[in-house]
Amino acid sequence: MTYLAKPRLHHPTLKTNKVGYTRRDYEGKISTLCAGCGHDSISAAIIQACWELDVEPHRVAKLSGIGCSSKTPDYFLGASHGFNTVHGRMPSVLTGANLANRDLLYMGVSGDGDSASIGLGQFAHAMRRGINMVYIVENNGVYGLTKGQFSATADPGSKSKKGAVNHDSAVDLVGMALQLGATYVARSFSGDKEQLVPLIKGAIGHRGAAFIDVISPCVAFNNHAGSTKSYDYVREHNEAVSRIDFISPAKEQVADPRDELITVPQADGTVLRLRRLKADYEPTDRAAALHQVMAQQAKGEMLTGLLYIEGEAEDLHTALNTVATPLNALRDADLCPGSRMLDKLNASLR
Ligand SMILES: Cc1ncc(C[n+]2csc(CCOP(=O)(O)OP(=O)(O)O)c2C)c(N)n1
Ligand code: SF4
Ligand SMILES: [Mg+2]
Repeated sequence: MTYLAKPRLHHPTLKTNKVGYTRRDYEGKISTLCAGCGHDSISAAIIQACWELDVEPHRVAKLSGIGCSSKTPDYFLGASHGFNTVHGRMPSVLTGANLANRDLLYMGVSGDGDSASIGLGQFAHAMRRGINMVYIVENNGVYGLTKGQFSATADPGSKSKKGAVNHDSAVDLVGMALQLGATYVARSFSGDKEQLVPLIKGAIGHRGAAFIDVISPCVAFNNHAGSTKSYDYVREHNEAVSRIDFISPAKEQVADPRDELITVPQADGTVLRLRRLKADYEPTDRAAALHQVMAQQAKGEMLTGLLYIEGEAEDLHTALNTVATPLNALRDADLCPGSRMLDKLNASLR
């Protein structure tokens, strides 16, 4: 029934948020993905996070590449700006858009094929440059759209639907993001909305490169025994290190006698409060996070939750000292330095 247009009308008593929108205003078109695909749950989590945070849809730019995952921006935030790039090229288009207009909230949605295979170089440079964005990879270990070939995130030893064994090492995007300097790194599961929604909210509030790897089972090609990205496998082999409790508007210090709470001040003045679930996990220590993620992976298990956060991080605009005004709002007088300044500049270069 995916050819049916979504009805515009909704119940008149639907709750509105602080900016006057109902949850329905954050939806997109009816999904054409397979019923049960993990990607649809991630779209629902993005809708919930944006509605609860009172994000104005027209202040969001959603960008993606090619794949079932990259189709999903059509299914959420229908009133936002959208750009569907060439396969694997979303990060560079997002970087350019962000440099031209820093006032929008940039949301990059990609797949494991899009970001870890053809787009691996683009992914790496977006992370190391610290672009202010929410970068979500909907990771199912296969190229779903082209009928289930192993992607670069497939674990060695995992089996395809037809029984072929993958012998290649897996690209771990969380490990790469940590090593390359991303300042907010998380892993989650499409089947755990309670964990995923706060992680997306935290990423939206973070100023810098925020990366979330969401294991998102492909029910058509990678949900069988022998897969390490199936619903059953992920449910049985994941351990959450933390839960985001809430994001408060003020930089308050909260002491917790049991040392279960970690408060991380953010650049925008809010405080992110994390509840520690794994006693020895320290989410503000990059090297320790990388070590624990890898150690857990070696046991065939995965850590989920907010794995690393650098509170008052800097983004590319700070590093480049760019003008705060979006380029399309600059006037001639701002853009033309005048002949005297030009002469001075030329003289300094001789
Ligand atoms: C330049 C280019 N090469 C190859 C393809 C074919 N292609 C389309 S989607 C895709 C892989 C998508 O996999 P992933 O990003 O994991 O998305 P999923 O469908 O699994 O969500 C490939 C190889 C393409 N569209 N463009
Ligand atoms: S082929 Fe896989 S990834 Fe694509 S829509 Fe179907 S279940 Fe989702
Ligand atoms: Mg995929």
